[in-house]
Amino acid sequence: MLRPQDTTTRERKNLDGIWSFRLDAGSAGRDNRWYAAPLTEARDMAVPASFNDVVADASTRDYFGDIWYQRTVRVPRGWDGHRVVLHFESATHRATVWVDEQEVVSHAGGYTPFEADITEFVEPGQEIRVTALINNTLSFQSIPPGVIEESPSGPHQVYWHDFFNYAGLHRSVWLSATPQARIEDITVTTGFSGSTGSVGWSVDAVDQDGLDVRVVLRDATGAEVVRGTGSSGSLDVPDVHLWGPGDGYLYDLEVQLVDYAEVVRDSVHQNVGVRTVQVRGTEFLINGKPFYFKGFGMHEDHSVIGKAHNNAHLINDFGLLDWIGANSFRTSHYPYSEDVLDYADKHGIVIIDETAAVGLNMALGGGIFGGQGYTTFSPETINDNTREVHAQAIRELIARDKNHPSIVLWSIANEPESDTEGAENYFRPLFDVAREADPTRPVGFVNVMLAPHGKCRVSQFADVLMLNRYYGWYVNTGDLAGAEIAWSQELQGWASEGKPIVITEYGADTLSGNHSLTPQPWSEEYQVDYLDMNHRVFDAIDAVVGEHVWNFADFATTSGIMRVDGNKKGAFTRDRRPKSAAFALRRRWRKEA
Ligand code: BDP
Repeated sequence: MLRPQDTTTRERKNLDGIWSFRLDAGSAGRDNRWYAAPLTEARDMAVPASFNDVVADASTRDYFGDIWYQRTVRVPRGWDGHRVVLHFESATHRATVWVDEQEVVSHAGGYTPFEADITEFVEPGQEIRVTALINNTLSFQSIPPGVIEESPSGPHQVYWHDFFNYAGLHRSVWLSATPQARIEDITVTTGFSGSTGSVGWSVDAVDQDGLDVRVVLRDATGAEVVRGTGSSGSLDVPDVHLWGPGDGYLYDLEVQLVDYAEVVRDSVHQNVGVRTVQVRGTEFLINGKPFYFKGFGMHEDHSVIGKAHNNAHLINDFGLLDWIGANSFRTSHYPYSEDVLDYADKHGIVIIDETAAVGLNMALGGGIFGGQGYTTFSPETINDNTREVHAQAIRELIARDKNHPSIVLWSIANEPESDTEGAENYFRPLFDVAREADPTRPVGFVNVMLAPHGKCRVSQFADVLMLNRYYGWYVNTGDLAGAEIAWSQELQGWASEGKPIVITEYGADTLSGNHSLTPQPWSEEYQVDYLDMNHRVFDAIDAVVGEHVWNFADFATTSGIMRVDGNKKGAFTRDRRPKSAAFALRRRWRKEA
């Protein structure tokens, strides 16, 4: 599936704005055909946005169940003869969509796109009513998982990941027009030898009879570099300008369907960064050179809009990454907006791309404590069906993101249970799914502290070891000397595996403005000392090829005794003001005094 584009043969219309919105606690809407007429008793809702914080009302914020979104849109009158597609970039966590009274598509998975061919239900120049029934409930068969528990005060949604279950239409919705004979998908692979780059392409086309595929590669100035023909092949790029960390150089690959008279019948554009990624022993190589990840686990999280994409915040957040000297981040704990990935491509920021498989661990709550009274992997809980959903989430992530040069490593899960036979059996085939979908990038998962070196049974499948560790916070709390000893010992064990290690999380909750002369957890000084301690541990071990502080910024979570107005491990506050740790990281990462 290609994201809607404006090209010489394609056009798109953005459906963002104010939609009608209605919660449907009794799930009455489907039977009562709410899609068949303008929504009654509706209120306004912004798209894109999480609905939760837009309306200042506790019952809306914590609501789970069916949610209706609706708007009308006029199909552009110039679209006669075109194939018309309705495209959602994100509906969290699942959706069914109608165009007028016609059901057109259903999709599960809150962070990857889906679309429907609605040509036969629309007439150019006429208005249509688009209705989306969203559902944000989590179950043992959803990714991420959750469960609804009955209680005397009614049902409650429980989940095991440490961020608020924001939901809604988080990203743009589009109408788009394509030709009937069209390019459906493009896969690009790149390499280089000396100063000559290579751009391999493979194109899926539909109704292609009598049409040839032509590809034209242009450099960043728009000058043509080389062209080729055929649905797959490889182009040589003389004097290649490689894509690399800090150097987001992009070529443009135009893929065309051309008829016998050389008329271009379909045209799409694909950004291409020519680079290689490779694991060699304990090294992580980009373009053959050892790369050290400096940056953060992040969240798509802002006040009012929740998990929605917003370009002002995008530019602001990347500006802060640049200011602090970060070269990379992880899309913890779900696929981010494609706008974020495009921006990273353009700015040479390196990404570890993660599925929404977070919280597959009944030993975790908000923080590392809290047995939840469930067995993680069992026929009644996370089971074979869940694994199918998880496999699909991996396929959809890779299908969407495979062509981004910024993405160098797939993370198929965050902190799942990984020290049991059930975990080993669950994960083994999922690594195969990822490698089959993308043979060009390393694959890993993020290991939790509860499955330390020697106990973890899933790391054996990973190309890169990704570790989240909280020595000095959840354990050895306030005792950084003890933490340093314990952490060094465990890390030496991991280093003996002969694989590169990225520390994907280390962090300490810190209340901005809380200062202390003595090493007090929650103070800004403790956060700085905690980070320094970790850095001494990492710097002593060659196999450590990266450090991602948890977290870039404070973020919203469920309420609980472990969290004060959310998770406060940010180097920045939620409104992006720096804590002392931000200046300390800047000194380390930019090597400035
Ligand atoms: C890890 C999780 C992350 C949490 C973090 C924490 O991967 O989502 O927010 O620890 O406890 O368990 O702050």
